[in-house]
Amino acid sequence: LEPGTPVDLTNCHREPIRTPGGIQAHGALLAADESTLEIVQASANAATIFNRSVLGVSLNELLTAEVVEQLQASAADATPNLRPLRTHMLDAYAYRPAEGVLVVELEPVGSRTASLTRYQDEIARALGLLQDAPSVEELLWRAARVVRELTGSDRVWAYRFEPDDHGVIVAEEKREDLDAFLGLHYPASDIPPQARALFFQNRLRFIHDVETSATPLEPIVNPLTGEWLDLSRGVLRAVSPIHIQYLKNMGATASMSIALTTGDRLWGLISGHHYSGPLFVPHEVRATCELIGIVCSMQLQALEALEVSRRQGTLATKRSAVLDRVAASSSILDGLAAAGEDLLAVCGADGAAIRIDDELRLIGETPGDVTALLDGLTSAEVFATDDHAGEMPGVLAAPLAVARGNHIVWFRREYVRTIEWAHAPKSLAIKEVDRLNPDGSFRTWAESVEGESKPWSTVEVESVAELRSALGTFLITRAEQLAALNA
Ligand code: BLA
Repeated sequence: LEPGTPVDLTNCHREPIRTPGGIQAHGALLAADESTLEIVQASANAATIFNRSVLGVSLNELLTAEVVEQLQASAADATPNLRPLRTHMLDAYAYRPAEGVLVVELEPVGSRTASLTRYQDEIARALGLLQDAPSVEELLWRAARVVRELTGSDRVWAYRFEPDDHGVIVAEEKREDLDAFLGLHYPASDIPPQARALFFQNRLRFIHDVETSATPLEPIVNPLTGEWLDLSRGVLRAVSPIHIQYLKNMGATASMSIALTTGDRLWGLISGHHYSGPLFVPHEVRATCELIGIVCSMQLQALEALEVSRRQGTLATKRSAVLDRVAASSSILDGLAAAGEDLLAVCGADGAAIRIDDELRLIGETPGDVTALLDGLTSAEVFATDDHAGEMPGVLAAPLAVARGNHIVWFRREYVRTIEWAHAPKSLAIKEVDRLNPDGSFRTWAESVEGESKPWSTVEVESVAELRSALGTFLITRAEQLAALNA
């Protein structure tokens, strides 16, 4: 969409939120020609803040040459929230949204005149807490607690994105009188793709006050580029009107979100609301929160890797037990069948079927017509599905010799559950306009999910592939041993 196009529910996923043409009104923006330092564009409130007109004036005149030089030096840094320059009781941030354009954003210094030592103490304490969190869940609870203490927000929670991009609230610290969000699910469209992408460029999104309208840039088109300014690297970027309405409908008056990333994936957010008016989170606190987000992301990655390797270890032990059984048996079929629970535990299944040369053995819970199901397997690849309504209900199949109809197949029972949506999601074709109307509804909505089994994890699928190849090796070795005996 072109900048300035009105947005509604039909086009908001294409809203150009990097170029909103204005900023949040608690700060001011100056855009200068970097070669002359002449201010060519400014937020409408800048003249009031500096008590003079600013267009056509040199940045040096407003901020002193020394400050401007330092700002220019910092303009290429990656994380604007982490390094403002304090001047004239303002925090100043600089970046270059386009070649030859220097943008300076100015923001009031917070009323908390804490000493540097105090912030260092706060950071040290927060990082210490996160560093020794024993699990992902505990890590997120601690992060939510620390961010709430630092910001004074009424509610802070951790939000995890599921594979289909919808989110679920997995930890929450809040004012006691508020209703809980914990456990609620939110549709993917609440945070459209372009808003997610921004979190990789700018890890923290701070919305000071949903009631104060944005201050427009004047002129709205940058005279140097002929385009609307890209404010994505700044800290003041005006908020999408759709999102402002969303926050108002939730009763929120201010909001802040911090990215949780693992590699190139947005894992989730640490997010907070205030409900009792504007909440100014000063630079030092935002910087600390951004660091918390970075450390949390690193810890997430480490803990997830640890969880995967623990699971791999458990499954490997079960595979060994199965292989020992097979080695002690006269045939693979008997060995696998005798392994019983251990065979199921190789991938966390509820049941299994083994068919070798038309002989069939069943373990645990298996579906009705296993023979027909096995006949339907025609690929030599390992195959997994969590669909429980179709012809392959909750199946994980490791074909041994497809042409002869030899397979090991594991089954998972149907996993019926209720998802508590915070509001009726778009994907369910419920009249979803409701929630963005001024009287929008956030009534929870329970969806009963049927026809699925719990999905097979990558580690579990790899485990059966591993078992299959170990069986292959075993067969060859045994054939060689037999041949040697017969020779
Ligand atoms: C941004 N949407 C966001 C953000 C969050 C959410 C956390 C980041 C900005 C912030 O911290 O406020 C979603 N907020 C939530 C959720 C909860 C919450 C799930 O409090 C749950 C407790 N929003 C819509 C629809 C559109 C939309 C239908 O519901 C349009 C497609 C847009 N959301 C939207 C946009 C942004 C956004 C454009 C970016 C706002 C900006 O950065 O200017």
